[in-house]
Amino acid sequence: MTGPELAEAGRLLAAARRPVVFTGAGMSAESGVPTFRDAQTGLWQRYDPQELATPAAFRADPALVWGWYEARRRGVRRAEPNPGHRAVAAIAARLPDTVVITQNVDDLHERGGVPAPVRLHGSLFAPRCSACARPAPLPSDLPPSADPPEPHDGAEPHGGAEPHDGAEPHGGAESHAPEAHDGPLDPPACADCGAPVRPGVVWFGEALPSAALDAAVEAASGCDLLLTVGTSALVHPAAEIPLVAARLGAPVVQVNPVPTPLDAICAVNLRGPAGEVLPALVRAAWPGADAG
Ligand code: BJW
Ligand code: ZN
Repeated sequence: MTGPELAEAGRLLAAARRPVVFTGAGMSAESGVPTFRDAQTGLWQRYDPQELATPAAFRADPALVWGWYEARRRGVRRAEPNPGHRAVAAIAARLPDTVVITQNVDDLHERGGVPAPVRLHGSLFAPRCSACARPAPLPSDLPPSADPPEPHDGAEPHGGAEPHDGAEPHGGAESHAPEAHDGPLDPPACADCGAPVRPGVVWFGEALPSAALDAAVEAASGCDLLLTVGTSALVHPAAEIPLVAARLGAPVVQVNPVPTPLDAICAVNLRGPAGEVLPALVRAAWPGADAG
């Protein structure tokens, strides 16, 4: 990130009245929540998230998939919003027509001061029945077990999943990755029909919630700036949201330590971690502002 780029992005933000902030997993990396494509830790390092986040994986081994999501939910519970989340809240406070659209399934935007982000991929905190869709209560948080996990059927990864060799997370936060003693865990049964409860997230091959997707497309279509933060922009249809804004003439500003497929459509690329770049961006737009 250079001075002129930050100044230009700050000028665009200061001129905006209806910005969209579009976030991905990198937004929460400095809170210690691993990004989707980071290497996993502990038991889970043998699995590729892209192989676990599917309806087929849940059907084949509900305990494996439910255990992974429970471990991640406990990790998020221990995490705190970082200065990037608070900077997004500062933008929304200053510009009340801001729309925050997130692909994340954590609750760090809410806890960071954005009460109702548009959630494209659901939430770790909204489990539902896998058969009748009845919302299910969250299991109470179990204390971490002192024992290592039982080997689970030889625990072969599904679908030929390979040990995942992702990039290092940027930001160097204390990790709230699932712990080594997390493991497979039977999901609760639905109180209505007895079918296994599933995480309330959107898996590969599933439709995004239509109200959220419609709200996201509408906001991107009417925005006068789109700020994309911490996403690899590899997963569709979410990845098309910045393209909608760009196609209709809104400038796109990207915050990411590394290049992404969005680089080419961006008016400004700010290379760096969200927890540092976003507060700097708020201060560049409104000198003296409380950047969170
Ligand atoms: C930092 C940082 C720091 C690090 N600061 N930055 C068109 C083309 C090709 C394929 C498709 C297509 N349309 C649909 C598809 C198929 C598929 C898909 O996109 N596949 C691709 C992988 C090829 N899409 C789907 O299946 C979707 N459904 C669908 O299309 O349904 C059709 C249908 C219609 C009607 C009826 C029925 C069906 C569903 C997609 C669901 C995605 N779900 C997941 C899992 C959610 C639950 C969970 O978390 O387990 O959502 S996948 C995963 O990816 C998760 C994320 O939200 C999503 C995006 O990832 P994200 O956020 O970008 O994270 P990373 O890890 O990829 O990147 C992190 C970034 O942060 C990196 O760039 C780092 O550099 C950066 N970073 N530290 C700032 N400190
Ligand atoms: Zn049910």
